[in-house]
Amino acid sequence: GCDCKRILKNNWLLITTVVAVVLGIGLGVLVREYGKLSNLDKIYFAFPGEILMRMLKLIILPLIVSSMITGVAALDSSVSGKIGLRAVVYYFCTTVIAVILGIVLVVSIKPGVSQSADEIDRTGSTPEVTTVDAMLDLLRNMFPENLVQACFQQYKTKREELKPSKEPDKNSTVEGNYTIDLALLPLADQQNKSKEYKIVGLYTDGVNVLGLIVFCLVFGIVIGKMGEKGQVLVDFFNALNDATMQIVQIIMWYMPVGILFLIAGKIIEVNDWEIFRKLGLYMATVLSGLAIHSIVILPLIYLIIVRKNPFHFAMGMAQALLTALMISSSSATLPVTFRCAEEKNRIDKRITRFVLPVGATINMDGTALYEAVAAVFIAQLNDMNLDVGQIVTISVTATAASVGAAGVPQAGLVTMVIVLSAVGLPAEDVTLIIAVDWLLDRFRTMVNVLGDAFGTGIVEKLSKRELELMDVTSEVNIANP
Ligand code: DAS
Repeated sequence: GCDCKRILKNNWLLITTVVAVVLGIGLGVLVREYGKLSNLDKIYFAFPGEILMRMLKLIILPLIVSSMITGVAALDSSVSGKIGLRAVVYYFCTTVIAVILGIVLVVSIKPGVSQSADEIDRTGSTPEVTTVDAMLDLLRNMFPENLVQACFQQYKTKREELKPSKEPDKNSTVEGNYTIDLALLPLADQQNKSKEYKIVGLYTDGVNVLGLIVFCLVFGIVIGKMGEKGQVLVDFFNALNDATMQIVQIIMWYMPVGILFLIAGKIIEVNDWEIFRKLGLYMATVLSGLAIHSIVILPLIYLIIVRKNPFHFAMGMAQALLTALMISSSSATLPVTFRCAEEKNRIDKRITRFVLPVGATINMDGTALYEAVAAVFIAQLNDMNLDVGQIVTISVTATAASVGAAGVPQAGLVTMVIVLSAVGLPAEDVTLIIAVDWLLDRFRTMVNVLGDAFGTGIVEKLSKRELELMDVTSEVNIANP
């Protein structure tokens, strides 16, 4: 009896969220059957969920900035280098393992071999970027030309075919809501050498997290090294971080309500369930890969290095995992990931502040696995036999594409273009898997978050000596005030 009460008290938020998910599914199914909602009604219906998403996105900016800066400033730069290196090695190894797992599964299950691409509808728009464009955009985003702009806009490249008849316009143009800055570069197309393109650089909505992280990293190191003089800045960002986490706490109260309507709204909105049968084997391949990676591989790595129960650790992250599953964005889940890692799993804040924001942006095991499976699946649909070189190319580009994908819903689908064009598959074939992507997106995002979470435990364990040494030497210990 007493034990039950304690469990209830410690996990009330998780329990209410689970209840919200169940209720949301029930409500969604009911309204779908009997509701007869118009399209406008559906938008109104999902409104409480929209508000939750807005709140989570709202808090990302102060959260990333304050946690990164304080995280790096609190570490001695020699130590932060070591911790950073460990984190990057962990990110890299687990991502590569995920890709290999995905390839092994999709090559042996062959979900695309029996079907032809024509059986599946090709709908949606054609992306117009190449591998090189995508890689360069990744670097461009690391160095935003304007810090304020980086808080709400990301750089994206678009290619426009130059029509032979039309003289290229040298002035900068405005298209939609974007400011376009033109660089006229005649570039030969990979397939058709005679085509010429102009590169159109545009800024699209969404926080340029990568750019902010790079800046905060440098800024944090610099103010950490300034000593006395920099202390006022360190104190400021520490206070900002505390305040932000308290706002996160408030958002968490609203979370079950938002999640209930998010899931119900999604169930009402989806109108093509038939496609799930058509793409069933493909989905099963992705999902089993994600399951093996998160239930076997990551826990095993954690067990070997940390020597503690990985499933107990994963349970501590349950709220974050559930949130990721519901909102399919690792960036927007970040506030919850922080809380779970620090409050439930008691990971040192000096580690989480560093490992989590970076991980949410570049460490995406689920996305990497998905990209590899999807690319091979599309090759199978196109009756293309992949040789070893092409498989390696897919592995490498899938890893890069997962690093390049932002932690927002369906970002992985966009960076798929990198993988497809690298092996000469038609980029527009991403449209073949668009219909089921919203569902796979949820699961891969969950695995992305789990990978970051295990990363904090593993990097903390590996850095125990440095952290203890710092505790002894530094007079002010900001980690656990
Ligand atoms: N949904 C993204 C994420 O937040 C990534 C993806 O689309 O694969 O992790």
